[in-house]
Amino acid sequence: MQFYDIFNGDADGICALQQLRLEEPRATLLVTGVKRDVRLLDRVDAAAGDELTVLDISLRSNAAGLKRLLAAGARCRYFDHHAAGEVPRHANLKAFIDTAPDTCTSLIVDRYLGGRQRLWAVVAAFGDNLPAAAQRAAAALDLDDRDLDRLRRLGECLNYNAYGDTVYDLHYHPADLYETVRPYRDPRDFIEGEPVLEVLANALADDLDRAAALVPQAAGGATALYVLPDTSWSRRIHGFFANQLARAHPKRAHALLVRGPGGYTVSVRAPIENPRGADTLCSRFETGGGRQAAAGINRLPEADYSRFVEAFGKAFSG
Ligand SMILES: [Mn+2]
Repeated sequence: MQFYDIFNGDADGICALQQLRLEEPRATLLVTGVKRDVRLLDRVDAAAGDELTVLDISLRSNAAGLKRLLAAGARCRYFDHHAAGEVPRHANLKAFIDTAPDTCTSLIVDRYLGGRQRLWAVVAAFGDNLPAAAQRAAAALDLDDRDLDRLRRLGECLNYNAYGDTVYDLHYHPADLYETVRPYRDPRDFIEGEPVLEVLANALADDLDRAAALVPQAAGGATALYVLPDTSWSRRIHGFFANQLARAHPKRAHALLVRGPGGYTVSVRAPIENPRGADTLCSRFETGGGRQAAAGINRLPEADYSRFVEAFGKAFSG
């Protein structure tokens, strides 16, 4: 019998797994990748009796893989907060899915574990750009402002590390990052004991300096759209930059388009003050999907640029 831990390579995925494995230590095969690499079940070839734990990847994107693995006799625990589509009913599937805009997978796992590893859930909620939810979760933990600020910083930096087209764009492979985090019960000890946060914080600041020099290409009162060049730093920073813009302009919706061969990769953030509509907009494009507050299009062909600009403007015209 084999155990698989299949997790999104971002802060939420890593921290969700960290919480579970602190409570249920187990030797497992790790399956992960960049944040956008969500069809992770396609890479798993499990057999009857194997146990899968799946974290922070959309069930809709993995429906075929899940069906195949359940049919093969694998057992599966599935925690997620992305739009799921229809959740299959199967004796071997336990799904914990909550698509509320103010939750994340690590907060779902926190509920599952009765809050026993909550510090990591707080890190993840900050990483998923849910500061209010992070502070609510932290309320019972008696943290001072400095600690809360460090957890926020860690969440943001772990999240930043997951952005890229392939793991070669990243500073750390998410599986290596999880292995580095794994021995630490308390994220504050991880921050003290490893150079990871400092390395990522410096890299993030460099990337952000480059992004801050960009001028939006199409900016109305309710929306702003940025186009980033075809480079590794663009692919790493666009998510963090989008979150930063969203916080600075809470009434405005943002679209960040990173140029690639023949088109763009798109991130959309709904206005923080009305965090809805991002998934509906992106789902209208062939490779789009995500959550109500934050969604994306994996590949927007150059020919669809105008259609996207128009749909984006309409979706958030207020
Ligand atoms: Mn998440």
